[in-house]
This record gives sequence, C-alpha cells and structure tokens, in this order.
Amino acid sequence: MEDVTIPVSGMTCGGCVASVRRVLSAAPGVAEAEVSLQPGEARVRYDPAATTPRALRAAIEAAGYTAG
Ligand code: 9UX
Repeated sequence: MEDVTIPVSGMTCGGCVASVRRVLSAAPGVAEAEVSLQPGEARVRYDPAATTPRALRAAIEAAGYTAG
C-alpha cells in the first residue's frame, strides 16, 4: 500500500467532505480514504497495482470537485 495526500478545492460543507470520502472509498484499489475540509485535502491509502494518484484525482474531479 502507498499513501498520497491530494489537495481538494470546491468543498464547502461537511456534505461535500462525505461525498468525496464516499467516492474515493468506492474507487478500485482504495484501502482507506480520509477527507478534511480545512485544509481541503484527501489522504488516501491505495494499492499501487490497482490505481494511481492520477486516477484518484480524476475520481474527485468526476464528483464535481477540483483536485490539485
Ligand atoms: Mo453542502 Mo457540498 O450543503 O457538495 S454538500 S455544499
């Protein structure tokens, strides 16, 4: 497993945080996802054989938020 911290902007309330956490948790290869509003970021533990930080950022973007 590897860990990555991804800056996320566009989250404005706890519902947004829950949405991003849900999307990441459901993504292939994700073992654990923690999301915070302040600062806006997602910390993800993932299987590098199954996904990539690029794919994780794409999942965040597809949910309507901006991943840095
Ligand atoms: Mo809060 Mo976010 O009412 O997508 S859930 S702004």
